[in-house]
Amino acid sequence: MRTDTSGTPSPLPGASGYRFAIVFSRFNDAITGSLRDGARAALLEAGALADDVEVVSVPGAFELPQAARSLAETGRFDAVICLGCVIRGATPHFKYISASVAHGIQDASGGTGVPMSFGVLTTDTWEQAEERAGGGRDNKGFEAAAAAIEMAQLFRRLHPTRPAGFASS
Ligand code: INI
Repeated sequence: MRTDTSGTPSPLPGASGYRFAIVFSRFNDAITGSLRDGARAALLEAGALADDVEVVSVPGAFELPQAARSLAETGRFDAVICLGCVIRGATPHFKYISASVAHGIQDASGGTGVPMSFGVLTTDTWEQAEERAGGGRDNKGFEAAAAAIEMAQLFRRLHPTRPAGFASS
């Protein structure tokens, strides 16, 4: 399999027959809207049907894990793509939010058995965030969607009879 430096396969793995949720936070929405668009573009390019992609938004990155878990628990999705943007700037919030989002998404995925990809930018500046949210394959939303497709395929191969949203414990 050929990949670029981010590990995104080229061409993308096939997404036909899989259902995805995209959850993005509206805080810094000029950036997160581009991540959402990049993720959606990747899924459609990979063959997912528009009807099989549900997009929801939450206020800030802190709310992403709660929404991702809830989406996974519906049992309707093969993978959940989590997108957000936390900029260090001058706020001491940064380290609390970034750490809790990363751990929260990991816990939600482990707890529900549904793969979740991490497309949350944690940057020092707005400019760095913009660089990661441009058009094309470098967009971190695009990358997160590619990872979600690959994980959805892997989980279906490993657990062919298991319904989506199965919780292991
Ligand atoms: N949310 C973000 O998504 N990015 C940020 O940079 C950010 N900062 O800097 O504060 C942020 N805060 C809001 C937070 O995610 C919650 O929405 C809020 O605390 C309400 O729970």
